[in-house]
Amino acid sequence: MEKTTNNNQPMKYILPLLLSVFIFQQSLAQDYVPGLIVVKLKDEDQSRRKESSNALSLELLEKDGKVEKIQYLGKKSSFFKRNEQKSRLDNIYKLEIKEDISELDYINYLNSFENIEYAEQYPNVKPLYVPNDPEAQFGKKQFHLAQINVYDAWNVTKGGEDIVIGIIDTGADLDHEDLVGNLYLNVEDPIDGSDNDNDGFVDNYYGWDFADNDNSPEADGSTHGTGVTGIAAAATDNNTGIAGIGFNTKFMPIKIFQTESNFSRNSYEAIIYAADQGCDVINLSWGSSGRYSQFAQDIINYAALEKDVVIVAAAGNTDDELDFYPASYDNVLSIGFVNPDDTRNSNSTYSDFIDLVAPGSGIYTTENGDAYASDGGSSYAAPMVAGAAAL
Ligand SMILES: [Ca+2]
Ligand SMILES: [Ca+2]
Ligand SMILES: [Ca+2]
Ligand SMILES: [Ca+2]
Repeated sequence: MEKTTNNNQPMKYILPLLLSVFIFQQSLAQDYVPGLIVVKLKDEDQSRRKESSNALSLELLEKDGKVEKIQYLGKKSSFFKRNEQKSRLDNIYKLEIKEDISELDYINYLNSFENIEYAEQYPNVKPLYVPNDPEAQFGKKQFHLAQINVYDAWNVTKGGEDIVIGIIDTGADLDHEDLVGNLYLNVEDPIDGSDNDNDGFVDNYYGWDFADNDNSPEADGSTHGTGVTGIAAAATDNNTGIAGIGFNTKFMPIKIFQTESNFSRNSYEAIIYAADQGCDVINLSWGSSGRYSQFAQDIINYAALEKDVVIVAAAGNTDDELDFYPASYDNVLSIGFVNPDDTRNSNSTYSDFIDLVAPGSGIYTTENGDAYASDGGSSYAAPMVAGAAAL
């Protein structure tokens, strides 16, 4: 390969060329390590090779001026070995080629020799994506992230800010340092006393409180909803606290439990609301056993079949085989919970309706009052699936 330069070439031609080369190399760099080539020579008699006019040899590689460094990958180069057991690694070399040499051109050149088994670029591997949240690092408190292999998933996708998980629960700590960044805001209805978006809910900017019938789904009693929210949708890669499985996914807090009594109110209308507001996924970390309701099933069907919402629900926290609702309704993903070693937790309800299991023991997440804490149960397994569904 002769290098030619033309110093008289005008810049306007060079610049686009440089840009296209740069872009090409960028895309190459994603799949291959630049400057590295691996070569395997055919396993053949060394003496016969030397006689062949079209055989590649180490001497040839050293002499051609294009290779910076040659590294043998086997235990002992077949150029020197005699009477030793053959290995798959025999005859494999790693070549570090000089900076101004094109990998593809040099590979074509190498492939022109008779004794080449293959010559190819060195495959690049991408690291698992580990966000910078302190407790999401390996060995830190969010062990469940590794247990469900979500670092692998984040290599592929980190979710979209246009994807929303409706968290129908006890509300959320809306200004929690590690939640506020992923809080979905209904910008169509700012807080000004009127129902600007005409959806029947005045100033539903942050979500809705179906228990107290007001526009603030702020957690004012239990911290349950704040914990559930953090698992699925905590602000991620923000150098703070924990990572939410949904990464960039937004959450819409919808409160159905009253502050004092903790009785739920309008829980199924809340599902209609979440579906109508455009939630892609709905998380239901609550329920009760053995009370099938056709009304509830109809609402589930509306959200799942008419509004295309993925509905995820906790399977229950008792060591029983029973139907727990809403988890056991049709068109709901029912989530049981497992220990850190993937065995069923003895408090995880089971039935034929269980669809998936997720970690639910000692799960570290957000807590009311800008805090964090560990807790467990199927309530904490369900939002893992909801977060994963959002990705
Ligand atoms: Ca409204
Ligand atoms: Ca308004
Ligand atoms: Ca409220
Ligand atoms: Ca975080």
